[in-house]
Amino acid sequence: MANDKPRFKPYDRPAGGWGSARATAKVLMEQSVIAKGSRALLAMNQPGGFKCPSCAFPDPECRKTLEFCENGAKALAFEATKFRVTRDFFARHTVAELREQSDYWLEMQGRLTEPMRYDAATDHYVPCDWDDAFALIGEHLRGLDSPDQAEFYTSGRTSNEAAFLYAIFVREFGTNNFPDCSNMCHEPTSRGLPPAIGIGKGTVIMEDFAHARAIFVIGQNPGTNSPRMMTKLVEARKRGVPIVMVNPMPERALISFTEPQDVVQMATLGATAIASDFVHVRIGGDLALLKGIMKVMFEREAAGESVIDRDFIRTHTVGMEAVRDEVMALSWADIVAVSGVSEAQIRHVADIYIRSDATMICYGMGLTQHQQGARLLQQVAGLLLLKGNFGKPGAGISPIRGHSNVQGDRTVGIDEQPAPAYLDRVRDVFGFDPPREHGHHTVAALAAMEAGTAKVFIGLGGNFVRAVPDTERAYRAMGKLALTVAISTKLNRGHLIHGKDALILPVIARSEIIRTRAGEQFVTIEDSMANVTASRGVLEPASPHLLSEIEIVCRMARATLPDSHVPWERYSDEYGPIRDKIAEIYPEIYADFSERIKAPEGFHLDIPPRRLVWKTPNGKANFLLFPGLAVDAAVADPAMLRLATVRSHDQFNTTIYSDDDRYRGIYGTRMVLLMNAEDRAERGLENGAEIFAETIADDGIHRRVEGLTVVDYPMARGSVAGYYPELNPLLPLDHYDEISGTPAAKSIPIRVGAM
Ligand SMILES: Nc1nc2c(c(=O)[nH]1)N[C@H]1C(S)=C(S)[C@@H](COP(=O)(O)OP(=O)(O)OC[C@H]3O[C@@H](n4cnc5c(=O)[nH]c(N)nc54)[C@H](O)[C@@H]3O)O[C@H]1N2
Ligand SMILES: Nc1nc2c(c(=O)[nH]1)N[C@H]1C(S)=C(S)[C@@H](COP(=O)(O)OP(=O)(O)OC[C@H]3O[C@@H](n4cnc5c(=O)[nH]c(N)nc54)[C@H](O)[C@@H]3O)O[C@H]1N2
Ligand SMILES: [Mo]
Repeated sequence: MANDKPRFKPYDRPAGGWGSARATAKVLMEQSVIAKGSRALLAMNQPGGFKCPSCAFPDPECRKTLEFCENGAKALAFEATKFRVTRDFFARHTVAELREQSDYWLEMQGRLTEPMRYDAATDHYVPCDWDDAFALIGEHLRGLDSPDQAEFYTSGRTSNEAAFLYAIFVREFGTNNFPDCSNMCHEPTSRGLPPAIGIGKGTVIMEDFAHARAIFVIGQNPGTNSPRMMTKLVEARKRGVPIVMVNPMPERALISFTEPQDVVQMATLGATAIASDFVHVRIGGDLALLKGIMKVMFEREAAGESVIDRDFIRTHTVGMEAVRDEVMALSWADIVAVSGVSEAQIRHVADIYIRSDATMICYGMGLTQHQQGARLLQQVAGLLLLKGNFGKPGAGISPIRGHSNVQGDRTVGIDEQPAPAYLDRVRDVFGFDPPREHGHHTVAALAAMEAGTAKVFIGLGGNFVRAVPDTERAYRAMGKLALTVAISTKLNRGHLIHGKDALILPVIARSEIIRTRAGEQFVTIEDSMANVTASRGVLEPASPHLLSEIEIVCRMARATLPDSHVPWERYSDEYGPIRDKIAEIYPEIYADFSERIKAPEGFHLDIPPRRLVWKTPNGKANFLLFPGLAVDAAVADPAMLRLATVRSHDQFNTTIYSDDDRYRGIYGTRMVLLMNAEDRAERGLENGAEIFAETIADDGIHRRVEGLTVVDYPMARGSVAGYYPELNPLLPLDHYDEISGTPAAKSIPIRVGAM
């Protein structure tokens, strides 16, 4: 496939349907896991089975057979692959050679099979005992001048139990340095929503889809990134519910979709049009759009109509008047210019919102990854408050999370700014004094590595160096470290860009059985809608030498903290007692964890806004003022284009399944820039021309990516899109959301030119 000539051909069929079924079969075949993969697929998201390792969207009805999706099947097939990375593989290739290979090639080598240690003398990874690996980690960590010289990364596939213990280990060691994938993802949700509604999570649960009277899908591509959500959208559409898609590009699955599970639709080649309204917003134009909708509401109120929920606002909220005055002072000309949406369409969409008595707003990275992402989300909450869209069926805010357990990891302690109440409980329950000072998030961790103050990096899952901004800087920064530890299932670039000492520690994957001295164990995860369920793998581990993440965390702790009173050995064997400690630390949400997790469908963590309880300092929901229309800093250069780095249909974050992006009609290459034909013509470029892109920044660093093909695409004017992680070299480290530190990966100011 890598040798195929790139092709660009609009995808004119509906998304989903037979295309998805074919793609699922193909991927199982390529990984040579048809029988094994199909068996595992039957256990995925079933009671007694394991949770899909792909996205964080809940599974609609856990008893429905084959409740999986094309991209869940891909994630599983790549995990259950028959290919293996063995000691012979590492003996055959130096690390320098491996660095020359593509991310796709690295991924295709298969599952890691035993712990490996970097040998600088030969530039090879060589086999290493588990005991020696833990001893090396303990030695490095104990040898630091300060615990704050270590960075402890977490990616969101890690279970609640592993993440909880990791948080305890690292705090007993003495730091709050917890960079995690959420810091690049939904951190604006975690930091932006609490001052507004008292919780940094969504307030919608699955049942709400059946009661919503209008659904907004803003800056999110569910057909690719949370395909199980499509089932809910199809049902809503069939009920005649308006679905408003707000996006700088018309994402295929929201235009037309065939449910892979709907036999009739598939047989008749039928399809459902998902979006009733497509709002072709400019990148970064969402604030203007939201304020435009509010302006329509306030104008109609001022004209004597009753369109806002006055009772709700009076009883539950503070601050509406200041927001109203600011919004009323904005001009329609500015709102239209910044959003790129006509006043007529804004009025039409506002009318949909006004008429609906239960509206859900779902959003993804298109809203979070901006320089004022957190404040933008506060305005989403404000719009919902205006019509009392909390605490009733079918209404609320719905951040669609990324990794399958990213929300859970945050809930159980992966947080560089831990709440004092949590730290007090840790002290009382575990008997040590956890550090109080805030630690590093992802961007700060990278800055510490660059400055040379960080010495050790431990990655519990993920592919840090490929996921972060400023690729070349990140590579250099990682290279300065004394020790890098990658706890992983598959080979990735993070293993090849390493510190002076480096370890690869292979783990048992989500779909595999965990056996300890105490017998088979299960773990738990929390999905995007705060539902906690058990996950039990069904496949044999990829190699007999793998350890579970929990055992790795416990043994790192034992090697680092010989005097610890935490019963690490017991936790290695039995996961029930870990859940009992989670219940002790979080009694409000996790009381009786071990009992409640016995229910096959799991249980919901409490979400106070659903009960109209606001855990804010003033006990109210707050309208927060965010003056103006800009979510990204202005750039004077008239040639500037705003670049959004997005996911293709064939990748899971830094894992590349193929070079194709079926729904966008791109085949055989990921080095593209999707551009509006008029923007392209204005720059004197031909469709299909080879171009370079350069970042517009004033920090003196020249960031440039060459060899991109410009492809005509119905993008909003001034807005371009290309793929993550190939375009991460263009994303400056200090281009991030002010409140949360989340890199603004959807709004990189660039200019382009012919090669
Ligand atoms: N198959 C698959 N599933 C995944 C993942 C994967 O890589 N592959 N990743 C997982 C993870 S970690 C996450 S966080 C989620 C990500 O899921 P999404 O949030 O859907 O992720 P993206 O592809 O980054 O892009 C989001 C959308 O934002 C739009 N957009 C860009 N800029 C703007 C803007 O300024 N305004 C608006 N309104 N829209 C904008 C883009 O056109 C795109 O449609 O998916 C999760 N699920
Ligand atoms: N430019 C740009 N950059 C982005 C984004 C963007 O939209 N644009 N999106 C950001 C977002 S939303 C996110 S979430 C981050 C993602 O950042 P990460 O979470 O760090 O990256 P992944 O690619 O998901 O990590 C893949 C690796 O995880 C390991 N792995 C897989 N399953 C398991 C498991 O069960 N256990 C363990 N221990 N390891 C496992 C495998 O070795 C695999 O190679 O990237 C961010 N970076
Ligand atoms: Mo994410």
